[in-house]
Amino acid sequence: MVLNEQQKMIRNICILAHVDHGKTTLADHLIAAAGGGVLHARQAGKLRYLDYRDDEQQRGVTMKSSSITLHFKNHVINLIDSPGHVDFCSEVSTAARLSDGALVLVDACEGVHIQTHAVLRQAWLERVTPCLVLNKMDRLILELKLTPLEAYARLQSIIGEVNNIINAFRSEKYLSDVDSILTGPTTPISEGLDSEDGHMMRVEEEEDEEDAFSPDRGNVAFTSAMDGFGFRIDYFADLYAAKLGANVKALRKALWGDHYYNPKTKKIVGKKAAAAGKLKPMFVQFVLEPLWQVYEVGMQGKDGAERLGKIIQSMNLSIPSRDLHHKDPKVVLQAVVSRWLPIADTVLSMVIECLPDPVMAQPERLVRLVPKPDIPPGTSKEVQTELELVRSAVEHCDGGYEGPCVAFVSKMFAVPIEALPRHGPNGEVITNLEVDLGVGDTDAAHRECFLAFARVFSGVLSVGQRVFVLSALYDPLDAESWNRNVQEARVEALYMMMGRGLEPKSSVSAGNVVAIRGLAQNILKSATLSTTRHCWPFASMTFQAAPIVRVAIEPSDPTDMGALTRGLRLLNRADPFVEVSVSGSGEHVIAAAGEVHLERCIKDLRERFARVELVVSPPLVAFRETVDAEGGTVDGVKTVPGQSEFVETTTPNGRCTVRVHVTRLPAAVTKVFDGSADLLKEIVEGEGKGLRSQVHGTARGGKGKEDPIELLCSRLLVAATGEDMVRNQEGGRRKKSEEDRDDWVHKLPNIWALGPRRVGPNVLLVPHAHSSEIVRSLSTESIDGISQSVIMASHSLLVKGSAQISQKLGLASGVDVTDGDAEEEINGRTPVSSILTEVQGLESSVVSGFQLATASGPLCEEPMWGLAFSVEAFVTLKPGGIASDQGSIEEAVDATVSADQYGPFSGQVMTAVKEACRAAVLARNPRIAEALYFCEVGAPAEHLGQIYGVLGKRRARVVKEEMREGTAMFTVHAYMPVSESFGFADELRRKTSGAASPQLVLSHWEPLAEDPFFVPRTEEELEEFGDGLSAPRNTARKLIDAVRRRKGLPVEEKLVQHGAKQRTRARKV
Ligand SMILES: Nc1nc2c(ncn2[C@@H]2O[C@H](COP(=O)(O)OP(=O)(O)OP(=O)(O)O)[C@@H](O)[C@H]2O)c(=O)[nH]1
Ligand SMILES: [Mg+2]
Repeated sequence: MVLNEQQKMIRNICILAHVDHGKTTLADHLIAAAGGGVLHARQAGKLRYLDYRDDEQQRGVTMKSSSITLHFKNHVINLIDSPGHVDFCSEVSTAARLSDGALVLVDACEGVHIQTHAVLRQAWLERVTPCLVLNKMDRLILELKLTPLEAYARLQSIIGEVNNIINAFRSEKYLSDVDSILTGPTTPISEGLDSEDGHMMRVEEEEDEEDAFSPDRGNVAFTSAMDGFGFRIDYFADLYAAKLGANVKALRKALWGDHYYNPKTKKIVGKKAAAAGKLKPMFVQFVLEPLWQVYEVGMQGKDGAERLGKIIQSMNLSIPSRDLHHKDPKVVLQAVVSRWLPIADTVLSMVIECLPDPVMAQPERLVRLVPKPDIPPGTSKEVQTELELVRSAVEHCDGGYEGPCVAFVSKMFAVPIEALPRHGPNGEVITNLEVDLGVGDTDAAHRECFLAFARVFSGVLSVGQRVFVLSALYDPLDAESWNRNVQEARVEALYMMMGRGLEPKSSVSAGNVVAIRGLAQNILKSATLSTTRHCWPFASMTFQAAPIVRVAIEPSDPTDMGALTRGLRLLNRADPFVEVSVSGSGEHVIAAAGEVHLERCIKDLRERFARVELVVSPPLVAFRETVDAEGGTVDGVKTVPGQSEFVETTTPNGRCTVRVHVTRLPAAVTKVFDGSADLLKEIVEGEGKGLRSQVHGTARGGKGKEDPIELLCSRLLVAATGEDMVRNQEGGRRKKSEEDRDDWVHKLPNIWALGPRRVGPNVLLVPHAHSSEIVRSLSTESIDGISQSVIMASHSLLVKGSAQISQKLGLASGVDVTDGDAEEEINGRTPVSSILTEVQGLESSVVSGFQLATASGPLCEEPMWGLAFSVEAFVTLKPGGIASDQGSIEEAVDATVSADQYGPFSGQVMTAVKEACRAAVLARNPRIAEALYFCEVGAPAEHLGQIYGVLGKRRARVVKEEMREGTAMFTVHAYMPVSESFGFADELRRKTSGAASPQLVLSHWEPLAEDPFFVPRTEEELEEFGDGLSAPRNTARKLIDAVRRRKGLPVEEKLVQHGAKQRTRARKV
């Protein structure tokens, strides 16, 4: 193993927090102190150096993650500042992937917010070690005017809350960010028990692991990035150790928690002993009170000048007289506190002491970043050794030249060509940069250059080196994969990032963050780089949300179309999250995370990538189609005694009859499918990749289940059984729900496919019927006399399918429901296995039909959601049956597979299945489902009225309103339909004169209870709504009509077709 002393002096860290909690302001101080002079101390905290885009400066919101290299006490610190706005959460993922440690900031005044949950989760998933920074301490003093004791309680409660969030991850309690917020702020460290020596002992909660963050262990800092001060307990422990003659270690422990100093006995005592003397916790007495005092004196201006002078003297500070005699007391105060407790020293020391270097971090992170797949038996020893070698090099952060070089690119970003340095690593002048830039590096007009934001995990990356670019799908054990998933590229240049500035380097060794030029043509968004082909690719990036806001874009001048398509291609590369696509009707569509993100994309497109005037459509909101959970049937539905109702269609050639039965999945099951799309995709596509041994960040420290699939299955089972218990409590329907539950536990092992696109929240179940049942069921349905239908039925074969998904999930019981009748006999004659084979061939048609139907429902061609289909496709061997034409089996076979005047038979079956599925939905009380945002608004009490007004107008449902402890601020939590959310932030800001600011996070899908085809019928209804014709359309119907109109679909006819028969249902709603 190579000695990697150099690597041990590196820290790769990111700053994570909720929006506006002060990340970029803190970064300023760190840059001023350790950035080699790029930022003057005077500007620190005001410039927001890393927000170098002009829209970032104007809005005061960071929109991208950017990196800067700092030097502090012989250490190299690569610092990545990330955005806190939820629209840019993908930038948090790209930052976390390249970091080993994180500074998690929390505004001490605002406390934990929704993005705090989200970034903690991201850090957890990526196995990044966090430190906590409680920022904006000044607000506690000057704005909230808390006493030191109140402030202490507040800080304690925030730390407790953050620890509880981490504990929830540890114990693998599955809670979405929204769920955990709604369960309420968790109480801090619980009531204590007094132990014998009078000290407090913390009551251990279920876990015996220690809290993630604890001031006495040094991984919590208290700061004000605005005023430039920051401290950890260590500083005060050292200070008082000298003064009180106490042991530093003991003091460090005593300065946080319920420890009190008894001045008479000069002893540290516990709560009980302290109660008599009315003592204050030591943190209050020795840390907060002096700080409060400095603020108090400082803010008095001239009146306090004398006392301030004394303080300055006693602390031995040298303050430039220009600052000391400044008119503004705040400037004087900042000069004092920032010299007394310099924030950069505090935070950077914490980084070096508490956050791991790459050598320590990589073995821990490797498990998550490069899952260890099962090696199939028969793999050559050489290959295995080579793979192990590479893995071990990454694990040990081996920085030698001899070893393999492996790096990961977490995003591509564009810089203007002018920003590229015109000199090489050794200061040599580059004259022909434009020529040097490869075609792939830049856009056609040579304005923007694409760089890869990367981290080297092993070896040394050098300019001129050739590397393999591996996509996430690459499988080094599969020769074919080599051609599909690997490209070769040359490293053209390497740069250290200094915010906007770039510093050329000739080589970069393991453990460093770097920008690489030369890969633009090979990488779209992220990739693994390696100098050997025997390397597993890194796991692909996980994002917290999917792009939800879509708009169609076209150039104002149609002749600019070429520029627009080129521009879109560049945008797609330059933004890790945006999705660029062409809709069915040929429009160019951009999907973004939210309004702010969308705005930035369009600005970039207009000003940088396409440089043409654009016309942007109103947002295209996505909907889902489903059925009413309570079932109920309308027209077009047939029933057979003892069986569930179904819809039936027949192929044009009459040879295949399709029966479809549809029900709603239990909501909890749908939620699991919705929330596990990534994992499901891996499972559905995963062939021989040994998923079972992969760990998806769900377990840590060897505790709990390590198998993500098992975890998913158990969540599915809980979801299938759990929900009914809730329904039970609603009363009245106990029996039905028990049946449902059995039903679902029974059905989970029978999942044939998921849709749409093979992973969606709709399931196709393996049909239940055996052929004997078919004969029975069809004969009871006979119209023209039994004999005829029996003949028909007796030559029908069921397309059976298999429980593929359940098997992959390990849910199938092993006994396939359709097993046992593979050697089907037709009408008592010899088994005709060749026909069976052909009928089996139709299985893919059934699945495809299901996929098509679920991709586009009957209401407005939006994807279906939360439905379970059972599709029975019966194939008649030949019209009229072979009973009358014995022995012509070949002919029969022919009939099942060949094309006729209606096209290939498989295509006919697919279409029939699709149509039947759509008809089944339409026949079972269809409902439209909309996406809901979870919305958090904070505002002073006097604006609550306006907030409720705006929320009400936008169909928002308020779930919680609470006053923030110790403030006059209220937090309102609500769910708001995405379709109503546009312009919400602006309107709110306008109505409350900027006092209220919302955060919107995509939460879940929810069906509207309204029947879109409602028509008044009873007397009361007629009275209320008038006759059906003039009745106002309900919201569900309006949404559907709007989508249909947008898609150019006819708008009227569905109402007329089904309206009348829906009446009885409508009244229940
Ligand atoms: N009072 C006070 N204000 C602060 C402090 N730190 C930052 N601010 C202010 O908070 C606002 C937001 O600061 P930023 O540094 O831009 O916050 P951010 O976390 O980078 O925000 P995003 O990147 O958009 O998520 C600015 O107006 C800062 O001046 C602090 O310690 N005290
Ligand atoms: Mg910022």
